[in-house]
Amino acid sequence: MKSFRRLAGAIAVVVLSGPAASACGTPAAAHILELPGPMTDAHELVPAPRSVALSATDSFVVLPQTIVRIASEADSVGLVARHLAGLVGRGFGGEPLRVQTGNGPARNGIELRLAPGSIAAEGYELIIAPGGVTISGGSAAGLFYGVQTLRQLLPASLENGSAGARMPVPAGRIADSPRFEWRGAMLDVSRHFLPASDVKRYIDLMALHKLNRLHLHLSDDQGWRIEITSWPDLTTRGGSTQVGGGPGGFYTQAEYADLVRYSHERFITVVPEIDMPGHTNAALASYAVLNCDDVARPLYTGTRVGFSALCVQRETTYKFVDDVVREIAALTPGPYFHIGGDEVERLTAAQYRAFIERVERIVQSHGKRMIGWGEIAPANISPTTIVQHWKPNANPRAAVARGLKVIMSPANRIYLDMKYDSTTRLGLTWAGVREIWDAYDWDPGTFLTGVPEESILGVEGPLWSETVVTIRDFEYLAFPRLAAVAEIGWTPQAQRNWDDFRVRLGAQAPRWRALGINFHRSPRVPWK
Ligand code: TNX
Repeated sequence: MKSFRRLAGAIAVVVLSGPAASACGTPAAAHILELPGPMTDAHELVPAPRSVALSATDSFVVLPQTIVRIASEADSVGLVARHLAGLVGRGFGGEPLRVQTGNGPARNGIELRLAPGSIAAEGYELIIAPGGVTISGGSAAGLFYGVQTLRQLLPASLENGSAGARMPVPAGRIADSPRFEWRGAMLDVSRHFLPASDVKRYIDLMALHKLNRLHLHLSDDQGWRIEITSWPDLTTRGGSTQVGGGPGGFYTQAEYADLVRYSHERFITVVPEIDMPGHTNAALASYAVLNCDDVARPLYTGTRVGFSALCVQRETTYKFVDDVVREIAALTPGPYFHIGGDEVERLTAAQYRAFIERVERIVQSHGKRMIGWGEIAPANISPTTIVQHWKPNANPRAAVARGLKVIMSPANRIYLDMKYDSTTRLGLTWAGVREIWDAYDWDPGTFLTGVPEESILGVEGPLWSETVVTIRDFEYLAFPRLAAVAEIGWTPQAQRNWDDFRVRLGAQAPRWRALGINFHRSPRVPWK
């Protein structure tokens, strides 16, 4: 259990108003918020912030007439202000709070201000005093994360519009910034298709936990899920089914662009994946020309892996890859393109490597940074390419020695599609059964020998969908484990431990229930 250590008495906090103070200069105007003592570092936040001091006795009260104050709409600050205003307004069951543009802190209001330079890029400082709240961010993203922390300090009833007429939030000061730049979640929308509205719900739940990368696994043997105008049969045929033979589905380019926009408004970068050269049966079923024997494959609705491969010795295949990457890259403002590259059993090692190296050049020619699953590591790829580690017995240390960066998704820890225990109805077991403590209790920085913290971009929790059909199913496997992924990605290792996490996790239950999340009630977690 976390110690309820009492912190030194009253803290006087100087909030700089106006433009960010220069590194050595004196602020033009200072507005002093007296934080009354005593304070405690105990809290119920997930992920845990770097430093917390909260008052047990004093609070700020958010009312429907509370004003959100910003200096200007520029640099996405207006976006964050409206997000906060909408969130709180909905909590009251009504209109968004009023957003006001002007200088200086708002009396009895919530001020959002940029403080680049003095605060880390994704970091923030949240000061809550009885007379007002100030969130300072190193960037708009930092402000957004400060807003999510404020949200978790507000009553859970905010989440379903039942907050009544006032929402108290404890006074205090929180200073925070993430450990890793990559805090991801992956959705396999290929094995079972997930409509865009469900993906948006998942995005919202990611945002609550300060996750910032949404990896969409858009193609596999069982389904092609994004419209490619130059190869239309990919979706009309390749998107027409799914595991078990259901109707499948796909995103039009407009729907995909809308998901990208929706994510962007929550400071989440979409990472599209088109899995190749294997996991391509849906494409091979759509176009005969992609097969070396010119025979289109039947659609596939089972769950085997490894049996499909593009015809890598044919030029048409590279025209196909170029068209697909070009169209998706044009819809994707984020810098990444994931090419899969996993579980290929139908090619020689030399064929596989040559394919990966050629595709890397295609991805780069469309201005994107390539990502691939661990299998790509032995290919002669550039140091800007990223390896996503997943296989329990693999180790990308040789690629790391060549300068490549790694995303950590070890299957035996954070594959969200593993069963929790032998009684879990959904999920697979090939990497073991994995309860929330297995998902939480490991350190990406020391997990693989020869892969030090500096070479790790961050963590990502993949949710493969062989066994999950509806968003309720996806939620059941993701929660609570996605919260563990979020804390591993955000909170410094020295501040993480299971005994403390389980209590804070248990405290999320009222909020998760208000949000209607179908979460697994893991034993050993004291759910409130
Ligand atoms: C392995 S992880 C796969 C997927 C499966 C998953 C099921 C990876 C890169 N490949 O094709 O869906 O296991 O857990």
